[in-house]
Amino acid sequence: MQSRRKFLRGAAFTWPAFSLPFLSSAKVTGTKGAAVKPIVVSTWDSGLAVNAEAWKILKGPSGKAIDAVEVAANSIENTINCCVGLGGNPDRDGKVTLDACIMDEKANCGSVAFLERIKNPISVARRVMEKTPHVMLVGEGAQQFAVENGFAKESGKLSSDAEKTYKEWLKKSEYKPVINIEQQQGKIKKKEGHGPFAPNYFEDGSFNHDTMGTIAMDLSGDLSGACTTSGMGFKMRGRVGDSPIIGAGLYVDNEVGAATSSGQGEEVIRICGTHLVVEMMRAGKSPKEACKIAVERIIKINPQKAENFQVGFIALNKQGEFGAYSVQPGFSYSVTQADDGGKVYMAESHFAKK
Ligand code: SD4
Repeated sequence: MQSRRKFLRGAAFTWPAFSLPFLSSAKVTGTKGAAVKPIVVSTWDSGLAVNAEAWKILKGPSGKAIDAVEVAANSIENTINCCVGLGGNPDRDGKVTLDACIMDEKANCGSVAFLERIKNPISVARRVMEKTPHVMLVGEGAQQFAVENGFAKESGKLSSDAEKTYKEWLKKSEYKPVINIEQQQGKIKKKEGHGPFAPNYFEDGSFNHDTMGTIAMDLSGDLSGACTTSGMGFKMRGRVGDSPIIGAGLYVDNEVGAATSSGQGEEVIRICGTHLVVEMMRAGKSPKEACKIAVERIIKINPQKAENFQVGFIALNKQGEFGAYSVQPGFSYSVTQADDGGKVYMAESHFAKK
């Protein structure tokens, strides 16, 4: 299965490089001092399409960031792609399990994890936020809550793309839980294929992730964020990544800024990634500097292991400045601030291209 960003990038690169209006250097970290509200920033170049949905809400005089990030996430959940929504790649048992979280300007937050057969996990997360005293529901309980709240229970059938990819994966992968998966994973080299756990790379060499994280500021200056994913393809059953975890895959502080992440979730959880990014912005760092500090903290834990995984952060501060940083090159992000279709930026990264 082709990842969304690969598909989009393929399309973009049929243009001559000099005529690419939307792929510019990430040296731009925001338009300081300019009128920047509203603004929406999403992970990957596929973020442009979701930003367009968010923009429909944000451009209205009373459009709220929380509504914008929810419809943005819904729009990608409703498409067939490798890494978000029910059309995504399954776990090792052949089941798609979804993770999502959402956070608003008042630090209200809601989250679902290990959710099966529900099409729009981000909206279930929002219901958890608004209708329950809790932040997080998982598995069967999350599904039960979704159904009680009017969400349809879908068939559980894999998309044809996912089925094909899963069958391919089964050919090489024995099913066997492995002790110290983390250590093993660090040793897998790109060309060596993968063991019986979520591979860092797909067969075509692309990274095994494409989570959609979206952060936005509306006209009134309020910040919100959403993060939605089917997680790492072929993960162990029950595995939950960073994406539904407040402070790991997403964090919003309306006084300071917002951040979200994509990539190998275990590494993000380990450092409470997006919370760290927001705290660094609180301490005066620019969004890009804050993302860089978080990436470097991850790398410092195990520099050798870091050579073989990707993590990328995007951040937006209260002034409307944005930025990003990643472990590996190739992490793009999309920014929409006007009715112009938005722009894709390439994040600077710790490692250079191999
Ligand atoms: C996870 N951060 O589950 C996610 C991976 C990802 O598309 O980016 N998935 O760890």
